[in-house]
Order: sequence, then structure tokens, then C-alpha cells
Amino acid sequence: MIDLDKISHEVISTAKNAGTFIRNQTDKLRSIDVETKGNHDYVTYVDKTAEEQIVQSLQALLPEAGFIVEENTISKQGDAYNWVVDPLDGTTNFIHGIPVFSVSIALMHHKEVVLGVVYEVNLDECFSAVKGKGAFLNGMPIQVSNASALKDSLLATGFPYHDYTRMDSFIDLFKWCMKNTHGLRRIGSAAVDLAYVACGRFEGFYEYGLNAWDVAAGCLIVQEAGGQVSDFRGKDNYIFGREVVASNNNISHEFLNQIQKAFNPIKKH
Ligand code: 2AM
Ligand code: CA
Repeated sequence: MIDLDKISHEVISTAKNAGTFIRNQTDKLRSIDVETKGNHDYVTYVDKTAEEQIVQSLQALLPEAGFIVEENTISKQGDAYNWVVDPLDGTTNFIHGIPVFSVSIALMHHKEVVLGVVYEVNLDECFSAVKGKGAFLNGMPIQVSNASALKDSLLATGFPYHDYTRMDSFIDLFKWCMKNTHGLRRIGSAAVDLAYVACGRFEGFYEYGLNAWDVAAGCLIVQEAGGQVSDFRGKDNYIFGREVVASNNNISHEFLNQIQKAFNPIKKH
């Protein structure tokens, strides 16, 4: 078995190095550097270069591992271990000069996430977790909040940008949250949303349409901070299932209940 604690320190350095590169490019990015991958889907040389740097460093760290990466700079499947990497989570914020974006790196052992690091680049906040060993922010232990009801909760979400078939359900939930919680934030980096649930800034987060690299690291960090993570059915297909709900333990039942009321049955727009 590999030494996850040792690897975790190296992954934290890797994420911070990539973050430093990204931060240094913030003022250099020009509009011609922005490419469109698809509808509302942008990428820059910064995403790609950061990914190349991360991949190179992780390959040296664990040569047998494969990769699931957003920008496809490498194609390699590992037998037991696979890295799941989003070099820049919050690219739209980055392009517009809004300082909320992160580097997200997870390590999966077969189907289980065993290590996660989310580095919030501008605040220099590094969230990390190793399976079974707790969650940390810049080396200090963190825990989810202890708010006990949605009426006392600040929630986060992301707007659908691709799959609009569940728009009416999404808006129904939105209306309910506006009236019945402390409010709803949309900060534009799912990895940061999850990290903020883990350290108790948000009580809960939900979004659909996300990819494994947006959520894998953050989900482990929430769980290791004492929180709950599931898909919209309350099941465990939240890494590859394109549905994620994360919250502190106390509100998880009530939160999932509201999500299911809105999304089940799905209201087509
Ligand atoms: P990204 O910046 O790595 O693309 C915001 O709701 C979340 O959705 C972010 O984690 C963002 O990750 C992800 N996302 C993926 N594709 C997106 C897109 N085309 N537009 C906006 N957010 C996108
Ligand atoms: Ca990205």
C-alpha cells in the first residue's frame, strides 16, 4: 500500500505550484487567449499549461497511476490508482478577472477517492484530506458547521450551463431556498463550494451537470470534515453521476428532501 500521508504533502506542493503559475498569469491573459470548447465552455493556455505541470509532477510521484483530466493533456488508465485533476476550476471567473478559482486534485483507488486537495488560488487556502484521516485547511483541522436546520443555513449552487432539461426543477428549488434559508451563493468553482461546506462557511451545496474532476477532491474533504455527500437520490453515484449534494450532517435529511421534492419527478421545461 502506498503512503498516502507522504503523497498528500507532495500533492499539496503540486497544487500550490500550479496555483502560483495561474495567479501569475492573471494580468497577462488577453481575450485572444480564450478558446471556446463548446457552448459557454471556455479554456485558455493557462488551463492547459497548469494541467501539463500537474501531470508531470504526479507522474513522477506515482508512476503506476492513470489520469482523468479535464483538458486531455494525457491519456492513461491506471489499474488500481487514477488521478482526477481539474487544473483550473472556475475558468469563467478567471477569464473575467473574478478572483475565485482553484486547483483540484484527487486520487482514486479503484472506485474510492482516497486523497483530495483543493487549492483556492487567490486566498492561498489549501484544503486537503486523506481517507480516514480528517480534513485540513492550511494544515489546521476543519469541520462542517453545526447549524441544525435549513432556515439557519447558507447554501451554494452552480447554474446549469449545458443540460437545460431540468431547468424548471432547478428554479423551483431556487425559489424555495430564497424564501426559507439564509440565502444562496453562486461563486463559480464547485471545488471551492465543496471546500467551503467542509470548513463550515456554507451549510450545503448542490449542483448537477458537473464532471468528476470538479467534485472528486471536494467530496472527500467534506466527508472527512464530518459532512454528507450523495447524488440527488441520496445514493453514492456523485463522482461520475453528474449530481452532487453536500452538507453538514444535521441538515442533510431536510436538504435532500427539498432537492427531491423539486427534482422528482423531473419537471421538463
Ligand atoms: P470549470 O471552471 O473547471 O469549467 C460552476 O458551476 C462549476 O461548473 C465550476 O466548477 C466549473 O468548472 C464547472 N463548469 C464546467 N463547465 C462549465 C461551463 N461551460 N460553464 C460554467 N461552468 C462550468
Ligand atoms: Ca477546469
